[in-house]
Amino acid sequence: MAWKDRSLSDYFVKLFSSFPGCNETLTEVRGTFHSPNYPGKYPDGQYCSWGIMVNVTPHIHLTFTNFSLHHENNTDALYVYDGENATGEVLGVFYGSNPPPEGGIYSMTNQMFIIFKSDNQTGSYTGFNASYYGLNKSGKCS
Ligand SMILES: [Ca+2]
Repeated sequence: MAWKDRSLSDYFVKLFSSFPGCNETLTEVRGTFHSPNYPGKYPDGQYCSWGIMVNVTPHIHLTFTNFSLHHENNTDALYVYDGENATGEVLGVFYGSNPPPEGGIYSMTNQMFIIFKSDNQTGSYTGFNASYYGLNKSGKCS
């Protein structure tokens, strides 16, 4: 491994600092995940990702039972993509003053990728708690 690559991977190891439940792949037909330390306050400087891959249904429905982040854009945010990684279509970028829709978010594929980032500006927010389930058709529970 070239020096440059190694320093880059060290950087990512540091960046993807692992809290329990941070950076997971979820393959069950339904499941839950949450921000680090939830329902306590999430720490500064987090970078978490969750990949959801449901093999038995063509779509996914994602809902939030709690959502409390920094209010301003470009601070702490949740990114939701349709597909297996961050190259997929952006389904939403959510933060305190722009929370996810109450009805939840639907994917067009059987995969979703979610990133949670918190910056180094200290806040006092509990973050989010999310649930998903596989859908046979948009609007129908599996
Ligand atoms: Ca913050």
